[in-house]
Amino acid sequence: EDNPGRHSYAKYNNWNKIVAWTEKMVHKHPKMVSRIKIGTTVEDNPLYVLKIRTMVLPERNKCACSDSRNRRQIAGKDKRRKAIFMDCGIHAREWISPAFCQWFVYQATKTYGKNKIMTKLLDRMNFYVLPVFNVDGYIWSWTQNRMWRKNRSRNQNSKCIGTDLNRNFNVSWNSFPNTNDPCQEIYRGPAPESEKETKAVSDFIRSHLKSIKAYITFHSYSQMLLFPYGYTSELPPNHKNLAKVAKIATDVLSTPYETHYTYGPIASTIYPTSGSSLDWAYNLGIKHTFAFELRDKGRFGFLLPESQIKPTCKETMLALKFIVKYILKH
Ligand code: ING
Ligand code: ZN
Repeated sequence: EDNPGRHSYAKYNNWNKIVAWTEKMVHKHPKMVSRIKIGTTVEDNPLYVLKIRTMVLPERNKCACSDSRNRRQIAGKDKRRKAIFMDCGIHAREWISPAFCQWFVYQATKTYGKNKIMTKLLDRMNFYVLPVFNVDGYIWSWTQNRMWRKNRSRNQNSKCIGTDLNRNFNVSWNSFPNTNDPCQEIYRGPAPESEKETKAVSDFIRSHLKSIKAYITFHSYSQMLLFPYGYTSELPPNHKNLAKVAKIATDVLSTPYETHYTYGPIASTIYPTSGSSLDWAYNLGIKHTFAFELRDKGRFGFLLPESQIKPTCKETMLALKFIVKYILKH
């Protein structure tokens, strides 16, 4: 193995280390963290979601829970609890994104019961965290081509490889002709949800739709906080709320290191897009959907130095906590 050393939150970790880390988190916090395999990739790698959930007080006391009535009550309570779905690493080369998802799980488990706000958030909200969405692409970016973006599926009648998973969702999928060339970085794939990764995430979210109150996806780079829509310049019904939340979240984000973020609808803030996970989740009925474009603004771009991982994660965490608090109140 040419990547020696242990998993570290201050470093970029390859896929093997991230898998070992998911096991470690479950092992260290068995009551709080569980690992769900939601599917497999084109190259047969597992897609893992970490579920973070806590037992609220009455349940905490109860739990020598061998009797099935107690267990059912807990399961029932769990079902009614709100949840947030977060994904990182939908694009292979955006390494800071999986680093943030790992940081989030670490902070959640480490500060639960110690930090007042974190404890409150976790007692009221479950989290589903997909630390690496595009596993095959991530591995490719580590081993063959650092600047790889798409997944690694073969395309019919083309030598070019890969579909952009963030153009492959079933929302306005056919609307922009510039995404129909397999050799493009933003190739949408042969059909909506044609990719195993897209299908697995879509199925998982659809089957947990009752509890999922927010969908948050992490990209880099540009320092933006985006909300729907990408496929139209029309604004979503609750855009005033989304803009208000985004404004405060980006203000909070700037407090420790004065990192400047812009915010707004995808189409007018970054560029028009069709088939994105964000628009899809929104139109499915998840009213709070955000995409972070993490550091930086282009100096290092995708090659963000490891020295910036912790500061990026810390500031992003502040914004995320604000968003979660807001959702709990509304
Ligand atoms: N940017 C995103 C992209 O897929 C984006 C921007 C985010 C579009 C969310 C739509 C929804 O192009 C990067 N850097 O990948
Ligand atoms: Zn991206």
